[in-house]
Amino acid sequence: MTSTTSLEERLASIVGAAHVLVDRDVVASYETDWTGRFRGRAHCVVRPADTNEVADVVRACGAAGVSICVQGGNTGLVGASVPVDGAVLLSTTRLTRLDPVDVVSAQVTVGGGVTLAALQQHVRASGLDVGVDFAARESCTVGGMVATNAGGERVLRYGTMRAQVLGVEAVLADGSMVSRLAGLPKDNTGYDLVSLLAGSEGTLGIIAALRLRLVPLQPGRSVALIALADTAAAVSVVRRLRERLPSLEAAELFFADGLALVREKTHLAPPFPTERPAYLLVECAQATDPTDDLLAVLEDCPEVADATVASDPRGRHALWAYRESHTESINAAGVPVKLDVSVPLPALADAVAALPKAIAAVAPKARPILFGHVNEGNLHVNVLDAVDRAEDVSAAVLRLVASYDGSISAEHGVGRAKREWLHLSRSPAEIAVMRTIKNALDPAGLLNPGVLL
Ligand code: FAD
Ligand code: 2HG
Ligand code: ZN
Repeated sequence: MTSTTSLEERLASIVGAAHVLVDRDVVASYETDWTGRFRGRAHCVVRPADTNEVADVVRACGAAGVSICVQGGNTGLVGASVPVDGAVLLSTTRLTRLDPVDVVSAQVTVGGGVTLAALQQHVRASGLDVGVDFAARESCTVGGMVATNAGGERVLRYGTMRAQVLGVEAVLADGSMVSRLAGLPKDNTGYDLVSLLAGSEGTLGIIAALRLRLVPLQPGRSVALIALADTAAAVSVVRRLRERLPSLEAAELFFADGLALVREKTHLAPPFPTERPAYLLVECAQATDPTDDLLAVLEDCPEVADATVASDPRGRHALWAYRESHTESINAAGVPVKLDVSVPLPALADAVAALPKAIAAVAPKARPILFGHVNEGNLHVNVLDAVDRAEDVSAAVLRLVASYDGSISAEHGVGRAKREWLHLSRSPAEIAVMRTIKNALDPAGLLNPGVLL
């Protein structure tokens, strides 16, 4: 018996043979990332059902000296959820614990493999909601969302995923388990491992379960799609909405070229009779219908060239489709170079104007499509027809962003895609601390080798 065979047998004895996948066709479906840009080859796929099984799998892989790639919904966009050649792919999709909602504390404990959509359905039945939301909700898992510190469409009101997590049950690289699921909002007992795991991209531990803070379910919702002349107008409208409407929950920006691509893919009707350069989608949410308040503020905004508002679920969904269909429509047009960046808000308009020029200088045929989350100065720079110039395009975009004191990774993480650019957003001292932490928690480099560092 080879050592390879014995690892598979050991894994099968932990999770059951049905949950160790070795068929090449089946394994292949786990080996490519959502964008199609990143690929790897897994030794096999293993699907543990609870924290103890995760710990046993980690110990078995550690003993065999085989690294582990952690994968949730595989919707990550920086190549971190696909295996380096020969790693065991640990899929969290069976970690689907869903405890009853703790309505008194407005909290819930769930498995790391629960999808965002399943979590939303579960907690909404109790009149509560999840503070983070975005288009990948049907597939992305809460474990993956914590591991990437996902942001999304409600950050201006509720913060990123790190702000929602009150505790985790995680397995570290040596197979030890840390469990802190009491959900104490106040607990300053030393270093905060929960915050450390948030955004660690599967490099420090595997999140098997987590305790989440919930937010009130807001039944009164109003969405406005607003046509504008440019990014500066969007920033100015968002500032006024933020000042006057505590119910403001989302402020999303896209442009005429992105809308055209979305319409090509989805066949949606044009939102307005006249095409405009920029579009801002905002959502307000509260106990009662916020439409009148939203309209009152928009009437005071001279930047608004056109606007349409919906408060019924169907109408709101139809307006969101123009924004949320961007990622899929871009992928349908080709494999993009994806760069998820942020700049200080006062520099956003400048960056939107400068980025296409910087890209054209290194890849004249490239088609940049920009969109993002206005209030955080977060731009999704998707560059089509440029995969063969990915390094040059990345360098041009990320250096420009760094010149604004921006971040090379606003919400998707560093993954494999941006590893070599870490120094543009973090100092040598900060990178050294990251390496020290990684070496302390995972000296053999078992978890997600090649990701982040
Ligand atoms: P995966 O892709 O499987 O993994 C992502 C990373 O987390 C990898 O490093 C992986 O190893 C690690 N990981 C996964 N599960 C665990 C675990 N249980 N324990 C430890 N590590 C783990 N992101 C945003 O921030 N905002 C958005 O608005 C947004 N919109 C998106 C829209 C679309 C259409 C798509 C496809 C993606 C979007 N994303 C967005 C990307 C985002 O990173 C992911 O959707 C989500 O956070 C990842 O969850 P996942 O379960 O798919 O993780
Ligand atoms: C979004 O905001 C996601 O829709 C995906 O973060 C961004 O596709 C992208 O670049
Ligand atoms: Zn985003």
